[in-house]
Amino acid sequence: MDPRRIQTLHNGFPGTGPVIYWMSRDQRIQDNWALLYAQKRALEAGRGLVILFTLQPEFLQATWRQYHFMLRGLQETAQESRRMGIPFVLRLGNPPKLVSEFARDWDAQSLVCDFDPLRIKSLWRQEVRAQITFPLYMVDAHNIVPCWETSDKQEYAARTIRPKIQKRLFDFLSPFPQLQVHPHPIPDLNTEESDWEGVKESLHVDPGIRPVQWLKPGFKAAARMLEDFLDHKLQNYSFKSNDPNAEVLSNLSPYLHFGQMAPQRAVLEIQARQDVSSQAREAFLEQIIIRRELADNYCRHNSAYDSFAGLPEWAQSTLNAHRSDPRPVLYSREELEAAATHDQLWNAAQNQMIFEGKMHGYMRMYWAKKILEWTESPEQAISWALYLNDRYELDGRDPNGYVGVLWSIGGLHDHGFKQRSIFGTVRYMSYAGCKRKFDVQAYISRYSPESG
Ligand code: FAD
Ligand code: FO1
Repeated sequence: MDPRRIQTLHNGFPGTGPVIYWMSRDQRIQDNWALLYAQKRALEAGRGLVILFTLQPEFLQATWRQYHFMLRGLQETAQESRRMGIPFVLRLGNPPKLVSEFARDWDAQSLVCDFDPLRIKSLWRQEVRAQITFPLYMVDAHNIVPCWETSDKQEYAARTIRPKIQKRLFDFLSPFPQLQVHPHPIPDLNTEESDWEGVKESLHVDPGIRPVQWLKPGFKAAARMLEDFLDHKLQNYSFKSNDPNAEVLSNLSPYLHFGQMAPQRAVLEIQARQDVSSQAREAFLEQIIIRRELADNYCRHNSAYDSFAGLPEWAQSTLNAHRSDPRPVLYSREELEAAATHDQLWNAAQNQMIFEGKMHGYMRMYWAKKILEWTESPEQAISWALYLNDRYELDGRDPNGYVGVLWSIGGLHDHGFKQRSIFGTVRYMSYAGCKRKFDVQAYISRYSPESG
């Protein structure tokens, strides 16, 4: 296993107990570099291995829709973990406190966590480091090229990070080693099934945002979704992915967000599909490798990743110069949430997000750009777009989402266009532009309020 994938966050003295993998972003057993590293350490020390998931009752305003998807996936992961002889422990409460207590109680040999650039996770890691005496290691199990290996600064755009990723890709795009059935049990660690139904009662989530029915959570469903994409959609991806009426997207984002599938697995499977045109494969790889890993780079290097201050200088000044341009109409957050605007296309996109928990990627750009046009300021637009995105999207609260909103509203990772009101030189998208690209009427009727 490539040592460049691991960062030592805390030295210290190994305890006499098991190695603990504090699972968070990468909620899967197979294809998980953090778990593979934890097992390597446990085998070398002849110790037990245990997975701990710390469930926070409230997480960045997530609703029951996202928690339901995550918990169903974790239930399947816990079963797979036990099948591999690795106890899976679920604890509810304050994650850094829970993991420090658990690791102390078991006198951990060491603690392994998975990399996540979101500030909440950096805070968790800092709090844990301050409370433990044994080593803490962080493994990038999400990016193919470890985020810190790709670049040590915020990259300007896809075109600047692409060569840096491509140069290192084949160093890191290796097949996954097999996880072994763990040979060292942990006596008197009670490993009875977690109370999955019980935890729902103790969550502080909005139960009104209901789980979606069309997408089954878990790593097995993720594998089937990938298979279906490779067999039936990838071939048309390069020329149909911008048509929200065409069913060619992979639908992997909720699985990738919750770590129920490794992006590296998807890429390895695609590389093996030489029957599919390289044009189709390249278009998809650009998204799932370059765009996704660019988002992690941005969130890791820009502490203002979810606000106006995170935007590039040129964008801040152009939006500032047009701050007082008159808006054609102003909507409240409630009117936007209720898809109650004058624009049927925008309303349809909002309804798709509400009904299905996943707005089509092309419509997300149009959807967010209109929020800039119909609100009082870029700051309000960013805040409301993120609020709605993270409330309804299954893949919300993700580096891709912060980048998606800031790309749309503030030209992050984009370049300037012809000057116009409100947007300045930030790229504009219009209803007419959509009409030229796809059948807007079909999309509108598919997501009219009655169809919900
Ligand atoms: P596919 O087109 O099949 O892409 C496959 C994978 O490539 C995606 O799962 C994702 O990991 C990656 N990818 C695709 N497009 C992008 C992109 N533009 N930036 C980064 N990675 C990308 N993505 C999220 O995961 N969570 C979000 O909350 C989110 N919010 C967005 C908000 C806005 C305003 C915009 C413009 C984009 C947002 N995106 C978000 C990015 C993108 O729209 C989704 O990742 C994609 O639509 C997910 O569907 P899919 O997996 O079927 O896409
Ligand atoms: N990660 C955790 O370690 N514990 C949680 O309780 C938790 C809840 C949660 C709810 C919604 C959501 O979208 C993500 C959640 N995550 C949680 C984090 C998630 O696993 C991902 O690591 C990040 O959101 C992606 O960067």
